[in-house]
Amino acid sequence: MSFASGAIPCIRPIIITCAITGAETTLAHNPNLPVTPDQQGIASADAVSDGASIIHLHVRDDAGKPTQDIGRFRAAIEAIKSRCAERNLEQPIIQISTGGSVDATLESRREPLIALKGLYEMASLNLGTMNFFDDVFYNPLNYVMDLAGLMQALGVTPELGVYDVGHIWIAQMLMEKGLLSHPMHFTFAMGVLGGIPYEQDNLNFLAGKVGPHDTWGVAGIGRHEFPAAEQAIPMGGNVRVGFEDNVYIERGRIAASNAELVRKAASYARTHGRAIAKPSEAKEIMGIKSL
Ligand code: KMH
Ligand code: ZN
Repeated sequence: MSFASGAIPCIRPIIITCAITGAETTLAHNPNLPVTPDQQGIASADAVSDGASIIHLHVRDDAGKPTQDIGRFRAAIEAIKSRCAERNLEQPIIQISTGGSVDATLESRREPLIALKGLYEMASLNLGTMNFFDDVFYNPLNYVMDLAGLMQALGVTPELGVYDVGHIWIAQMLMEKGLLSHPMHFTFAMGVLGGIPYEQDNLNFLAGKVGPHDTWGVAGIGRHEFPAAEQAIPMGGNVRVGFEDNVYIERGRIAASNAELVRKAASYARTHGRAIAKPSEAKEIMGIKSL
């Protein structure tokens, strides 16, 4: 295995990603879910103001259903940029989802990447097929390699979605084929039924596979969001929160906004002495060029 073993605890600022909408979360889960481009713009600016430096972006159609529609992505990105600009906030790193919903085709994952080049910095790259609750999240190797190659050609930084242990070895294979380069950025999504559950040992194991030139963060699903964040923060990891993964601010209490989840993660980080990375600092840490 070419990864250096052992996560190195460090004091670098924490990068907080906010996954504001997702594909599976509905207004019935949380009526505060942002679904229109303008709602997504406001939700993102609020999240950035409270400490998020990356916005992980899915979009919805007029009926509120997940879509990979280019126009919808463009409108959401424009709304995020203008809502941040009017509040004099640093522009967040925009991370387009190529996972989409479980039935997204390869073509629908590729199209926004190409059409929106120059408007976003990152895109998710999901590393393996798996059961995803009652569905199957289809990411065969030919899709993964195709999307990795496309991102490389476009100069887009991949966010490596690890939902299960074997996915880390797919990243290694992509590296060996020249489709990825350091620094790699892993997100451990823990708690999907069909993937690795969130347990402290499991996060220790995954983090231990990440080399010193790469970064990792955790996205605990559902009730695991904050326990996973609390573990990752003193380990030097980054954190993802947001309605895509979890709609509760605490047991039994629906969050008022994505920003409320960001504030809670940021407050844990400060308690552990970690500064909150601004988007420009997150770019520097992750080796991402400004648009
Ligand atoms: N909607 C999930 C099936 C991604 O954004 O790339 C997968 C997902 C991953 O949300
Ligand atoms: Zn997503």
